[in-house]
Amino acid sequence: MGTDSRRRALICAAGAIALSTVAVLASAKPKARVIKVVAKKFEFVPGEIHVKQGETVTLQFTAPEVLMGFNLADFNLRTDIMPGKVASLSLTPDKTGKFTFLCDVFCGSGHEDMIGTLIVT
Ligand SMILES: [Cu+2]
Repeated sequence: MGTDSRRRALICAAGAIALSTVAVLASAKPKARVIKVVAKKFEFVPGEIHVKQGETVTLQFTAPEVLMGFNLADFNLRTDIMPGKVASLSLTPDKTGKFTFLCDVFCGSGHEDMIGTLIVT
């Protein structure tokens, strides 16, 4: 390889690195808003979650006492919430309205009352 072709190869490599950097920057998404939800006996806190249609949020669940469940059937979302762990779900609502979520893991005598509302505007 002569000096010229080596220089050309270097310039190409630098160009490729610059291009891939641009691609990485372009694909970086804005951070989703995090909404923390605590599932305790026998309620979700907050019991009302407000989001905008098309807004991507990350729901972060914790359960300080016992195993809980989160089920938002209208959006096909559910997760177990284990004590000592954070359970995360991503949600981008494609419709507006009021939707009920509930605990779907039996957690005691108040389990049936563990319901909350997702409000999408
Ligand atoms: Cu429950």
